[in-house]
Amino acid sequence: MSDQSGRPEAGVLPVTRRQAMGALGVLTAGSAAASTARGETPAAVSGKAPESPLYPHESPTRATRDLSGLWSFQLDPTDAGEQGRWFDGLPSPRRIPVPCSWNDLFDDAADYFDAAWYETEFQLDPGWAGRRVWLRFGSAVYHAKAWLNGQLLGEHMGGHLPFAFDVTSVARPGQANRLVVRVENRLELDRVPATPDRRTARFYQEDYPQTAYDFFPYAGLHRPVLLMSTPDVHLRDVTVTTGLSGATGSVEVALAVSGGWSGRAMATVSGGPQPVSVPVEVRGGRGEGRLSLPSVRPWGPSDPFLYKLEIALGEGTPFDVYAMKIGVRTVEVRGSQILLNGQPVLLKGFGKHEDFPIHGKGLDLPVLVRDFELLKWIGANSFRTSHYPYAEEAMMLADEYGFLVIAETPGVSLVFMDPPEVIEARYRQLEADLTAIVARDKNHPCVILWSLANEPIPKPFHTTNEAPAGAVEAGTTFFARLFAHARSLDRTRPVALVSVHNGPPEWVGQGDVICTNSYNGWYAASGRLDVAAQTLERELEALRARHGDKPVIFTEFGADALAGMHAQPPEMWSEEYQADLIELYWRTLRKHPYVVGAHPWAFADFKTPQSIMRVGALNQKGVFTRDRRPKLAATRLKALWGAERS
Ligand code: BDP
Repeated sequence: MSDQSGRPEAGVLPVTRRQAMGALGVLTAGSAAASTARGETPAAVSGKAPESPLYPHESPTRATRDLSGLWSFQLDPTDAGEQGRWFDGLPSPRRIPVPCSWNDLFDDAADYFDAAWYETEFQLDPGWAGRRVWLRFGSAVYHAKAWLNGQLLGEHMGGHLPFAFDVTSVARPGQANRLVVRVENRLELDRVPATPDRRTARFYQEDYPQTAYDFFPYAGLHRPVLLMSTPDVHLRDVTVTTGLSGATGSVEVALAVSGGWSGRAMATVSGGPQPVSVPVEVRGGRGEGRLSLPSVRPWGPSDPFLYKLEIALGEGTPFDVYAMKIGVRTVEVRGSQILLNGQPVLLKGFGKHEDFPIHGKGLDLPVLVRDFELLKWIGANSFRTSHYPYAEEAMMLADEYGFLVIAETPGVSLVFMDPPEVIEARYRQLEADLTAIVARDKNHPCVILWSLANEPIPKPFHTTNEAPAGAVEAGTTFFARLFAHARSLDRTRPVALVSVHNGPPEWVGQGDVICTNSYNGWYAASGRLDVAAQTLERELEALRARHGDKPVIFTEFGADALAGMHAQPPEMWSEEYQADLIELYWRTLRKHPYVVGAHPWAFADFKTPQSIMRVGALNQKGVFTRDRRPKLAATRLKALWGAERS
């Protein structure tokens, strides 16, 4: 089965369609594709790999308008919208907030993942005449197709990542501009993440909706849609690499300017005792510069100091200015340690989710701030963006709070028992996602480790099937390609993948850091903390034997606890059992100096598909409830983490 709608052979068709498209995860050309005045075809509508969509910070030369608000919305269960020209206006809409998931809002959309249409109108700011105008989506889950004034702008495949269209030639000044977007989140075999294949595998547990992963597949326009204007020639991208040498910091900037522009730029870092500037010669749209910061204030959890980096293009009065916050820090793996600014770090924190009632996975700034306050309260210094890239606002805020972030791709629960063409389609989607993640998040000091996948396994959980011969080898090749790609994109950070109970060692062993999820005392040795303790010790020995002296992070361990359920002696599902299990793991792991981090699963309870495993369609392994009230484990962890020196 490839989706919830019962459309015939739906799992097979997209592979063919996407093979025809040539590349996955890229924006495809629409009728609005237009060349700039300088003959450059904007990447957003050209079918090229997406440009790094620089976060649209405003500046004297750049303006942004947030189109968040109440839009029109209509479900399209028979997929009649395109034929019926809904891009000219929705025939029978209701209202929906953007950003938000649609599932918790409307009863008839709770388990709906097929096409749905959004519509809004905007006016162009008269001051934007003669400037380049962009429409930027923070994310759409999973596939989006957009029209402006009836003209197709393009498509984007893959959730949780931004994409932008150059709409300069389509947006009309002095009149209403109609933006229409079709979004669908069909649960299909060849997507990332995928649904399990019910045609070939025998499952002993039904979930509804059927996903391969343990969180609810919320759908919709999850992050803000912004209109923004830039100068015609503008800064397209900046890559920042920082270094430390004694008390001096270094900031290297690599610039990419549109239109193959050549000329002089100026890079300025301020926030220290004196602003420091360096001219950058840009040739054919590329230029590099290096700044030295005496008496540098390195970024880290105890002092998350951020400088301001400003790039100005042109001499005299600059024609484009872009500014962002940066932190000066180094990260490296040395022996069994992860070093931040040359010092070993110990990661205390959680795997999280973007999840909250009603909003679903829609950006929720109050929840974001509350979560980070609670992370501080409990003594955490770290989190993982399990199991997909989080909103850019979360990454910027993590820089400010000083959290050490493991940034993860949407590659959750990949399996290797499907046909090679399906695995290849997933690979191409994941590689495109990874490219976009690194482009988006490369300049965040908070990101200290890329996680390429969570719990890839040869065959899905809950099957009675054997893994096919060659499944492990297929995964080994898959991850060798993905690791090589990650390292070609970013040489400054370690890369890992998150295995379960040490997964196939050929896969996880390709990482610079060994990340493992471990459920002794819950899925294994249920109810037996004494047995769990022994198994954990054996697991640690096996990790050490297999992976030499690489640092190890326990990225998940934990137990479900129903808030308010108590038991003496502790039993599964009680708050006491959860607290004891987490304490047992923490104390055991701390005896092994090569374990450099432990993230109990999970920060807060979160919504899942309905199943016999999930009371109330919630995963209740949260140390906080879904509405962020602490369980017993929270105060236990606060005491344990408070007793640590870093
Ligand atoms: C792990 C997964 C995570 C699940 C967790 C659980 O990585 O997404 O939510 O198990 O079952 O295997 O609670």
